[in-house]
Amino acid sequence: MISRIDLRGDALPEGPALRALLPRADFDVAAALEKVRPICEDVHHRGDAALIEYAEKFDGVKLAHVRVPAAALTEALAGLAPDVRAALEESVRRARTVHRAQRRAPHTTQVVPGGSVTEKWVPVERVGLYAPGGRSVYPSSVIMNAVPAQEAGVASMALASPPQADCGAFSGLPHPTILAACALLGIDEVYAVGGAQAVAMFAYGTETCAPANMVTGPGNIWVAAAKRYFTGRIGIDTEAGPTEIAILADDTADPVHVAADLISQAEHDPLAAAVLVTDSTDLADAVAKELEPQVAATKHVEDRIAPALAGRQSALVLVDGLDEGLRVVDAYGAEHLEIQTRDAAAVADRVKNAGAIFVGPWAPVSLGDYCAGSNHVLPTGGCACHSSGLSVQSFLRGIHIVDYTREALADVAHHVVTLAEAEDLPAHGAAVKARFGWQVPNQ
Ligand code: HSO
Ligand code: ZN
Repeated sequence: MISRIDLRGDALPEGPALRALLPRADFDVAAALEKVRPICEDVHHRGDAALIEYAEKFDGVKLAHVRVPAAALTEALAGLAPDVRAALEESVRRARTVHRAQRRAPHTTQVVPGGSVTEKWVPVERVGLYAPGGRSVYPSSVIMNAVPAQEAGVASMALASPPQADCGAFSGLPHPTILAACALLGIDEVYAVGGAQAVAMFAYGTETCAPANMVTGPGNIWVAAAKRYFTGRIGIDTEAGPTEIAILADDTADPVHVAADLISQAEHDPLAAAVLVTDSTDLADAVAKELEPQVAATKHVEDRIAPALAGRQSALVLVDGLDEGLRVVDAYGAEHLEIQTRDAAAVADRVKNAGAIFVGPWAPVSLGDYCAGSNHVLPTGGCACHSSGLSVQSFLRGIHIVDYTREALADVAHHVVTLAEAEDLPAHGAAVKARFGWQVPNQ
């Protein structure tokens, strides 16, 4: 069911050559870009009328309201099962504790006497959050997007999620658990809009929705393509591709846990990736064996788990030892990386590329998905080599405040003038000279 890649024996190749040996899903956002462009531009030109038409075309729903009425939010929260509410509240509490600690205070550096640079952190003014509503209805993702934005001090936040066709009293509105999560988090501006058109609504604004400075949140390939379309015009989090779990394990790992954790993320999507990297053939054999009964006993087998495990993006990777295993997981740069080895914390410390690292036998990825306090919006597709998961920092801008006295400027003026001349930009130098009777001071 799951393939094997044997990297034992020869020395591992470097960089891209090593990456090419490792499994990864095809997720061609570039190809989707051409398809979303006309949708985005249509929303630009026709606003709400276009949103209503796309809801009918893509979601099969005649929208009564583009913006969800306040009463529907209250009703959704009232209808939430008490145990689900308690679990969501615990998730929010833990996420808040971790994200509150990420807040940044302004910092002043006295560069020279009379010359300072202060860095102040200012939240993005308005953020649009996207919550998917098809195969994945994840109130936990609403929490993971909203909490860092709230802790960063974002003043205005709206959420968009596709309208549901067959959802009883909530038909024509986003899924009630999404609405309930919004109500729990105090998000009262919610739109029944999905897909690329939701990103366009936030980017351009419409009659009912004011434009946002930034859009975050997971979505399908159309949402990812629309985010890429607007990159440079608005801020985005990293493009969310299919979920990945990599597990670096030795012969101390429990194959029952390893198999369960691989399956847990394969459950998201037929393109989800589950990768075990180990120097123990016994463990690889035991995991392969253990996968069968566990897969047979679970729910989303045919449409997601079986194709995800059998896909070219998943594999059991055999390596000669721990050092080689570390090179492999660094080359892969997994969204989630579990370390199930001896001295797991020390091994985790040596990892350079991963969205989040889960240490030892008691920190499965599902804990991080819901209730560890960490964020589950993480870089996929190898983007962990250059990007981090969502955090308070994602919603802040650092602004430098430059404050120099006359004397401090006079002191460095000749260097400014020299560099301006070296770059053939004499007017830059003149802006300094004008302040000192057109003379370069101290020369
Ligand atoms: N593992 C997903 C997040 C998620 N899991 C939501 C369950 N619900 C990506 O990190
Ligand atoms: Zn998950």
